[in-house]
This record gives sequence, C-alpha cells and structure tokens, in this order.
Amino acid sequence: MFKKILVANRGEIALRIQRACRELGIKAVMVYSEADRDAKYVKLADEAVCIGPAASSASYLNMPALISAAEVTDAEAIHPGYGFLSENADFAERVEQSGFQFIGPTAESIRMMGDKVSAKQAMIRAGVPCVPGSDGELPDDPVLIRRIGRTVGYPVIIKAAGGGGGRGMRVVHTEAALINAVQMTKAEAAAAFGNPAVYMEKFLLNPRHIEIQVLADKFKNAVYLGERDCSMQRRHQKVIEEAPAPGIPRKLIEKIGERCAAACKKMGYRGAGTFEFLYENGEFYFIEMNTRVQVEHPVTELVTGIDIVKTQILVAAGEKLPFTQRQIQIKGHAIECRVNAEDPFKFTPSPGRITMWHPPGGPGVRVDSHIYTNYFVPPNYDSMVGKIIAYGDTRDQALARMRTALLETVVEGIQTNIPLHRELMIDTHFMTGGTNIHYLEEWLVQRKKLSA
Ligand code: MV4
Repeated sequence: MFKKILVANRGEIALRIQRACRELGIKAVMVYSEADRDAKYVKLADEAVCIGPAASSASYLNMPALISAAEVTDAEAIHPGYGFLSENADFAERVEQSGFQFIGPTAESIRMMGDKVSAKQAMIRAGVPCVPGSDGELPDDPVLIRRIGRTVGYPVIIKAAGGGGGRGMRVVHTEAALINAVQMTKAEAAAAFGNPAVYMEKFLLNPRHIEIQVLADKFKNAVYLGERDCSMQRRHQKVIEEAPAPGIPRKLIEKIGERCAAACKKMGYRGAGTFEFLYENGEFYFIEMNTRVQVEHPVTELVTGIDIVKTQILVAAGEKLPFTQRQIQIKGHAIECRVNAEDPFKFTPSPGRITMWHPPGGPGVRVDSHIYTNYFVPPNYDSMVGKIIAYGDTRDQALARMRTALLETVVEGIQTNIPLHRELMIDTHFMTGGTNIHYLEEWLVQRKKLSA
C-alpha cells in the first residue's frame, strides 16, 4: 500500500480524499492555491504545499507545479479528484512518466472516453446500448450527412467528439437546417476543443439521466454499484442526485449494469468510472463515460456500504477488488443536495465570508463539506461548497430526513441554494419520483411566474 498520496484538488473532495487516506493509514499531501491557504484540509494536513496563485490555470491546472509538489514531498501516487486535471489524459501520462501512480484509469482509457466518438464505438463493440445515430464521425459530404439524418430520423442532435457534459451540441429539427448546423458545430468544436469531429444521434425528447457506477481493478475484475438518477439539473449542472432511480425495474438495472462491468473487463478499464445513460420509455441509451470519481458518489456509497474513494486507492495500489458482484446489495435510498454559494433565485455566485455554519446531523444524515464558521469562499472556483446527503430505508424516509437536515442547516454571510432545496423537497412531482431532465428548469420558470 502507498505510504503517501498527493491530493491534486481542493474543496470538499480534497477533504473527502484526505479522510479516505487517514482511514487507510496513508499520509495525504494537500496542495493549495494562494486563495485556499485557510482551507480546513490544509489546516488538518500532515503536509501541505502551495502550488501557485488563485487562478486555477496557475495552480490546480498547473501540471509541473503538481508533479514538483509530489517530488519534494516523496508522494507515491496522485489523486486528481473531480474537475481540474481529473480527466486529462496528458496529465495521467505525465504523472506516470514521473514515476507516480495516477489514481484513476490509464491515460489510454481516459483518452478513449474523452473522445466521445471513440467512447461510443467502444461501447457498441462491448454490447452497451447506445442512442441510434451515426455510430462514428460524420463524413464531410452533405449527401452522406443527409442520408444519415434520414435514417436516424428527426429531431437529431449534432455533438462534438471533443465535447461532453453539454458542451458543443446542437439540436436539428429538419433536414433543411442540417448541413448548416453540422458546419456551425464543427467550427465551434474546432475552436473550443481543437477537434472538428462531430457525430449525430437521435434527439430524445424527455429522457431521464441515469448513470451506472463501476469499479475495476488491474486484474480485469469489474463490478457495478447500481445506478444514480441525476435528472434534476439546471444548465447541465446537477442539483439533486439519488440512488436507486425511482421506478426503474431492478432486473433492467442488473442487465445494463452487467453490460457496463463486462465493457470494463473488455477495455481493461481500472479504477472508478461512470457510464452515463439517457433513459426513455423503458430503454437505456449510453451517451458518455466519466473516468473520475463524481461529485454524487456518496449516494452510491450509502446504498451499497462501499467506500468508493478508498477502493480507488486500493485498486491503484494494485490490490484486487475486495468484493464480488454477488456481495454488492442495494439497500435503502439516498438523496444528495448540492449546496452552492449562489443566489437561490438568480443563481449568481455568492462568494465571501461565512459568518455562521451549523451543519445538520442525526440518523441517516451525511455532510461532505470543507466549510466552517469564518471560512472565506473564494470567488475563483466552482460555487459548490458542500453536499448534504440523506439516507433512509425508503425514499420517503430519505426525503423526510433531508427536509429536517435542510431545516437545521444554517449558513450565514453568503447566499446559498438551500432555500431552493427546501422548496424542491416538498414539490409533489419530485416527491413522486421519476422526473425527467427538463423538470427542474420548467419548475424554475413556473416559480418565477408565481413570484412575479
Ligand atoms: C442528449 C439529449 C437528448 N438526446 N442526447 C446533455 C449533456 C450531455 N451529457 C448529453 N446531453 C444530452 N444529450 C440525445 N441523443 C439530451 C441531453 C441533455 C441532457 C442530458 C442529461 C442531463 C441533462 C440534459 C439537459 C439537456 C439536454
């Protein structure tokens, strides 16, 4: 096992990884920018290294600074967390070439999944169901593009191979608009991602976003840890996640989960990963794979009892997965509310000093956050300052515990979206479960009209 790991991230996930290291008896080296000097996990650290100024480009995205920090502290491995360099294949490669273990998949896997065209082709080969479409990069010839459009059927969506997470996409409703839309998306993709390749898919009108968590080791063992429903999102930012997904037959989840685990084995995938699907009319359609630990991993941890971050570290160190598929059982229900430092109506960021913080507690309540009373939320980074996760035997119990947790929570000095969460936890449609990817944005439109 590693003796020392460098945590190449900030905020709640840096604290989460530090906690996993402590549990494993591993020393964690924390890195911080000048804006994060006073971070809780820096104060708590055995060792901490300043890697540069506040701007992410100069600190958390600064590969030489991170690798130097690992060198001077004698760390053996680097955990990238999520965001920043977590899905950067060049970083994974440089980490390994410098003699450190990258806690994540191989650079080759990251590269393959980072290119959405090659990711989809790998899934088709592995028998994972995908959205019907061009099944590869679109050709240049307009005649061929129109032919694909007719086969797929309108509406279609044009997506950039280098995109993902909602970046570089365009919906097309008619053949008349197709060629122009393809050219526009290609030009934007070339500028944004340095790769003009685009592909086509049938545009699904009212899907849910369901994702499957996987874990794999270096010996081609792979398991799935059930699913998460991440349909409650605004502008491609998830707001609430839960596990299991309400109303989806267990048998169907098992079938798709087995396919995901089989795909991992076939690809030689290792570490934690997430297969993202759209779910509509009882069918799953793969869209993308994430090769990192995700923000919403706690809901899966609570319903499986498996520590995903700890397992990431174990498998990176060359240990076998400590459980088989048969040993993984989904028990109870978990819901996560992301707490953002933002205006709960306008969604403008609200950084600044937290003058008071009372976290919630009690049975089935977990808080993953690095904030504290007198902590200053820097304006330089993502506005998420933590997560409140509620667990219960049933979804109704998890919801009841979440309502109590949100009622108990006090954050003063900055604005947060906690009032929004309080409203959503008593919304009848959300309470029923199974709302689609458009629900939250439609709900926000109605709320705005009612308040006017
Ligand atoms: C789609 C889609 C409908 N049909 N693909 C947006 C984020 C990126 N991961 C993929 N996205 C979508 N792809 C097809 N063929 C609708 C979306 C989409 C979406 C997906 C998941 C969660 C929220 C979303 C919000 C708007 C659109």
